[in-house]
Amino acid sequence: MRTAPTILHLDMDAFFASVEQASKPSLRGKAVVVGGLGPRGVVATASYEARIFGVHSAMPTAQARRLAPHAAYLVPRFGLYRSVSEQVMGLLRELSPLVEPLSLDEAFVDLEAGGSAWDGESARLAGSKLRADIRAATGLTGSVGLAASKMLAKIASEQAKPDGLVLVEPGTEQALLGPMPVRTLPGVGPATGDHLRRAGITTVEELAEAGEDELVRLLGKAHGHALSAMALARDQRPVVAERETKSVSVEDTYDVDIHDRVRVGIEVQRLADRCVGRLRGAGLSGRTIVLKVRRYDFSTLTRSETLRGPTDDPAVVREAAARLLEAVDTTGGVRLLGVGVTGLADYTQEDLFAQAAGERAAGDPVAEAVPEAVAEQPETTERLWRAGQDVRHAEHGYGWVQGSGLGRVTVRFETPQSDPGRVRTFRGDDPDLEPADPLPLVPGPPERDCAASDGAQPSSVPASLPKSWSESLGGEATSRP
Ligand code: DCP
Ligand code: MG
Repeated sequence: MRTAPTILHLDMDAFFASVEQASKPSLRGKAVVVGGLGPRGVVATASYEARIFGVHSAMPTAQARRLAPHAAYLVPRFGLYRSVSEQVMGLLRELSPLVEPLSLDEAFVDLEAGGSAWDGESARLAGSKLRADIRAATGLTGSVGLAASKMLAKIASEQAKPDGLVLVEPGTEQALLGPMPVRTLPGVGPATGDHLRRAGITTVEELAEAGEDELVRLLGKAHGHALSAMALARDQRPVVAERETKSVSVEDTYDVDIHDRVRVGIEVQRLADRCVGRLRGAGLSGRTIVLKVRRYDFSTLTRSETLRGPTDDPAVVREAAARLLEAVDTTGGVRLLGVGVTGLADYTQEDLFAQAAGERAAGDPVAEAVPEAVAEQPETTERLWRAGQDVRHAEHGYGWVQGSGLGRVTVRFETPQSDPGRVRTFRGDDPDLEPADPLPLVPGPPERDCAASDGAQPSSVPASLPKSWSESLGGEATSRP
């Protein structure tokens, strides 16, 4: 392992919500929730002001509204998030060729490989400068962790949140990790966490004390070995420059085979939600939903269902996974379950409109995922104005939809550089009002990749998402709902 804290982990603070606050001056310092706003919508993220009320990612939006009724509820604007992400990743690439993006707002950087740091002091300097550069280029804050390994760098950035920098001095890793819960370590999910707790192990220190032999006995060779190394803060994983993500998937192995069919169903729903969380975190959506089941006798099968269009909607993924499960015989028990999404696409506006249309249609899960379904819908007399959406008025200029209903739409006229703006209400079909493109967060010398263009292709696809199932996907049944 290297001896200098030259692995950097960056994670932007409340990313989607911060972009919204930067765009909309009236929301700065306020509770902001970004997510699906329909009856089955889920929170993508919440500003730190909204988190005080207990609102968090993956929570049903309806529940968030009960906790934080006065927060601003906005639909996501993925095109803008993606372009901001590209700006940030661009700054990381100035530090090193070894940049490993984990999602739109998160990446590892090997500073040493880029020659931008070689010891603690130069690493801290590079991290501080990066945070300042990100702020100047995007107006946003990101938190930085610096350590001699990926594991510690990521833990450090979490500790630095929000808007901070934490450097873990080499040699202090074990003392830092010791009191932390085992779940802090990569690869320790709820199943492993439960298993360890039953063996009386709750902290990393206890894990280290248990020793490798005991952990191998408890968790099996591969997992036990890996975990005992992590507990001793030994993490040799290199920063790997971007690879292509072919699928996003999550899986859990159960200590005891699950026999109860209802419980299997519940686990699959839970995995579907987690999978969508990762998908969204990576700024992706996908067309094919995959269910993986390993049975008591280790026979493993995958089943998949391909939708007509990409989705990132938890309800759609949940329902597809449940349908796939119906066709699987689980008598005898299940050892492992997984849910994945492949056929990935970047988020597109069309997906979102499809979702909104689906939510209005309420009840047809497939329609939510299918862009074509929108085109087929009869022209409604009312245009669809969604909270948070960018608009332009012929007379009043740029603004965003604050709310709509009963044939009216309320618009707040402000831009990233203006003071908080005034609100005006129009008829929903006002010919002077039209949807607009997002404005850049920071005006600037017309440089490189400053514009918020939806057409821009991301130069990188997030890497090191869960391992691909592509090898097990060949030749299986594909159904078209
Ligand atoms: N995201 C999502 N659905 C989830 C989790 C995340 O859509 N279940 C999106 C919204 C987040 C972005 O991914 O803004 C980045 O995810 P993070 O986990 O980094 O969360 P935040 O950046 O919002 O907050 P933090 O300051 O805790 O990093
Ligand atoms: Mg973040």
